[in-house]
Amino acid sequence: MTTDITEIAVLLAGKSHPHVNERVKREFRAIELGEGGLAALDEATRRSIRGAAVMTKVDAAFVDALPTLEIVASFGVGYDLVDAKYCASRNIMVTNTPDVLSEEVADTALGLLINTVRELPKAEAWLRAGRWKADGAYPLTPATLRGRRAGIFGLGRIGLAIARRLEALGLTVSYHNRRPVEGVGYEYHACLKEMAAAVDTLISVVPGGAATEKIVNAEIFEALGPDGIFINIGRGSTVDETALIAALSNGTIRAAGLDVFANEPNVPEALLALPNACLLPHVGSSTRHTRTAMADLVVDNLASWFSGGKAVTPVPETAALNGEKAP
Ligand code: NAP
Ligand code: 8YV
Repeated sequence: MTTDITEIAVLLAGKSHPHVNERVKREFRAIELGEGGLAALDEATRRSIRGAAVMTKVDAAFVDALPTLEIVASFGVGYDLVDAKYCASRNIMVTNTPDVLSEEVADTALGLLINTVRELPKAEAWLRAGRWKADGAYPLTPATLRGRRAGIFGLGRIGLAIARRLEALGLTVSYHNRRPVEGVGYEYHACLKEMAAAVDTLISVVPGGAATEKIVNAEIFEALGPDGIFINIGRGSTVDETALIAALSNGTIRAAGLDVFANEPNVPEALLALPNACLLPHVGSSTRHTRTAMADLVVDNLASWFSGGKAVTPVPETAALNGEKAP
C-alpha cells in the first residue's frame, strides 16, 4: 500500500520561513500552531500529527504531547533548541539544515571580522554625520588584519569555510575541536585556552548546548590578550557575556564582533554602549537565497521521510534511525 503523503498531518511550529509554510501546506496536511501552543489543539488533532517543521523549542513535553510524532525537521543547522537525545529515545527522527548555509555564514563571519578590526561601520557613521567634512579623515585604526594569527573554535562545516577565507587574506589559521579533523593542515590545539594564548584573533563557530555553555569565559579573554579580537558567529550561549563586557571595558581584549547573543533579541545595554563591540542581529545566513535553500531542506527531509523512510540530513543523535522506518 502506498501512502498519499498529502494526507499526513505536519505541524508548523514557531516562526517558520514562508517557503516552509507554503510547501508544507501544498505537500502535506498542515496544522498551524497558534498562540495557545500545543495545549490549544484538540486531542484528535494532536494524535494525528506525524511530522513537525519547527523553529522553536522542542523539549520532552512537546514530544510527549504528540504521541504519533515520527520526525522533527528543524530550521537551521544549530538545533540546540531541540532535545535530540530525548527524540532519539522515543525513536523520533530529528533533522537540521547543514551545508546549504556554510558559505553564506562564512561570508558574514569575514565581514564581521573586517568590520571589527577596521571599524568600517564607525567610519561610515563618521561620513554620514558630516564629520569627514567638519573634522577631517576618520582616525587611523589601531588594529589591522596584517600579521594576525587566527584560531577557529569549531572547525566544522562553517569553520572550514571561514578558514579558507582567512588563508586567502594571509592570516595563519589554527583550530580547537574536541577531536582533530583528518586531512586538514591547520595546527590543532587540544585545549581552547592554549589556543587563545597562541593566537590574537579568536573566531567561535561552535554549537550551543550544555557542553559549550559559557565556555568562552574570563580565562579565555585573559589568554587572548590586549590585542585580541573575539568574533562569535556560533551561539550566544557559548559566551559568558558579563566576562566579555568586562574584558572589552578594561582592555583585557581589544574588540569583539558578535552576530549572536545569550538572550536574543535582547542585547545587554552594556554591550550596546561599548565602542569596541561590533554588533549584528543574528544575520549569519540571512539572505533570501540561503534561507530559501534552508527552507527547502526542511521540507525535503519531511518528504523523503514520509515517502521513502529516510531523512536527508539527520542529526547525529538520530542518524541510527535513518532507513529503519518502513516507507
Ligand atoms: P559542525 O559542522 O557540526 O561543526 C561544529 C564544530 O564544533 C565541529 O568541528 C565540532 O568538532 C566542534 N565542537 C562541537 N562541540 C564542541 C565542544 N564542546 N568543544 C570543542 N569543539 C566542539 O557545525 P556547522 O555546520 O559548522 O555549524 C556550527 C554552528 O554555527 C551551529 O551549530 C550554529 O550554532 C552556528 N550557526 C550560526 C549561524 C548564524 O547565523 N550566526 C548560522 C549557522 C550556524 P568536535 O565534534 O570534534 O568537537
Ligand atoms: C538561523 C542559525 O538564523 O542555522 C543556524 O543555526 O543560527 C541561522 O542560520 C536560525 O537557525 C534561524 O533563524
